[in-house]
Amino acid sequence: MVEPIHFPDIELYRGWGEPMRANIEMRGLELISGAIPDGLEGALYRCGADRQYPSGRTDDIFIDGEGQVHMLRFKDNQVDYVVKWVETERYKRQKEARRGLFGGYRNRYTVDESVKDVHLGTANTTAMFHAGHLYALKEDDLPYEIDPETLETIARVDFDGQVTAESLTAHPKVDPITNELLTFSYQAKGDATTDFCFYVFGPNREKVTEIWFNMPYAACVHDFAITKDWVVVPFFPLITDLDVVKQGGPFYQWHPDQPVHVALVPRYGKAEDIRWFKGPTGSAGHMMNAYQDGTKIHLDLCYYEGNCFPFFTTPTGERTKFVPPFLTRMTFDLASNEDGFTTQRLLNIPCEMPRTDDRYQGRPYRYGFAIARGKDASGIARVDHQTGAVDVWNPGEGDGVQEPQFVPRSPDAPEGDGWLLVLVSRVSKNRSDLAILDAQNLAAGPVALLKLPVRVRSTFHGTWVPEETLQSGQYRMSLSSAA
Ligand code: V55
Ligand code: FE
Repeated sequence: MVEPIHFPDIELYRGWGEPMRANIEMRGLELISGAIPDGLEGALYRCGADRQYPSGRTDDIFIDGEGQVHMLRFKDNQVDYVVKWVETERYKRQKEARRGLFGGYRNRYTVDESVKDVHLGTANTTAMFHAGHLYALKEDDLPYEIDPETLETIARVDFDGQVTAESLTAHPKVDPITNELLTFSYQAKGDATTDFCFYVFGPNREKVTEIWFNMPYAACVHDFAITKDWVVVPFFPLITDLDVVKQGGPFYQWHPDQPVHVALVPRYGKAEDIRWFKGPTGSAGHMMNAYQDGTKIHLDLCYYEGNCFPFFTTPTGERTKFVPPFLTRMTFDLASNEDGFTTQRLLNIPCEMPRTDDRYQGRPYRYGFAIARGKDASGIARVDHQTGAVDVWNPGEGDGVQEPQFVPRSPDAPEGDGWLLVLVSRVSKNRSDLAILDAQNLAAGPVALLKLPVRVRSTFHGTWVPEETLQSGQYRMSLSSAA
């Protein structure tokens, strides 16, 4: 006998958030308007969290839950939509038990006795394609490899033993020009450890760089940024206290008394050559980009002047007040003997889920894309760092958008010349759309709109893999000669 299934009546699971719990396979989405651009062939892979079974708790948070891989496969003027659960160790154990077994977010002291040695990774955060392999990622575990056509789960992988860290980030940077993978692990030797490891893998997944160092505290390091010679790793004071976790408490607590630390790690160098910077408290989930400018390094990020995750309280249990994220530039001067940095707000509209034309990750760049959440500007936005202009597409009253994906018009198109693929939440219709926008003219509205006759409940991040890359395993993109 197993218990009947009841999800708790909490905000997270009401309305749009109601768990979907399904694999889906839809061949040929209905075209609502416009036309799919010629030559737009490849796959958009995204990951999201759903709930396989109730956890038995009422404090579930949106970043938790079993991972699903979503694929929007563009081929021969049609788009297919396929969703599959990632068959993680945890997913398989719950499927067998026919109930939730894994307790609270990342807390191994709250799991069922029968699974206390099972890896906790949910593979719910992003999809990555590198060296011919597709993966679903969660930052507290190793990658799960996924079949790029069927979305079947192949295995939890450590790159043939090359990764000794216990986890890899869900915000790796795959350089579509060099085919390098830059990635890292934080709390790399287990919960609450301060070990950090930065890795570079070459175009055939061979390890090129491995740099270990210690973080100033057991931080949540959700994202980082890269430049030509450095990687920028910010540490914000969302900190893991192992004693609290052992008592069944939250995995992170917000420490407003602690500064932000930033490590500039030499991309091909050694831990001894890391440069450290410090500033007033604040936090961010996501970086837009970074680049070198003489002796300076600029980091553009969606910055909160406080706690970006209000569901994580202070050590004394206080909830912090909501602060909106603003696109902010932090500048670090390598020539300076001081360890401070400057900050400058780039845009006065709250925004999150920042992206770029990924050929320009780590390089001087002009265009950024994000979800805008301003009173007068909400929807998908493009910011032009050269002119300061903002171009916005609003999907309609009450509707929402998920993180945009830029696709260059051709492998050597000028920066930002191409399309944005956007999942649109048609909240009142209880279904989604896929919008294809001209990335140079968002306000004009979609060049094509395809109907998803189901809710795409929530996806966090994803990646575009061109048809040729699906076939060859390598990206063959270049910077525009016009740039
Ligand atoms: C984040 C997301 C996560 C997570 C920790 O956006 C931090 C930040 C989607 O999962 O586990
Ligand atoms: Fe993220």
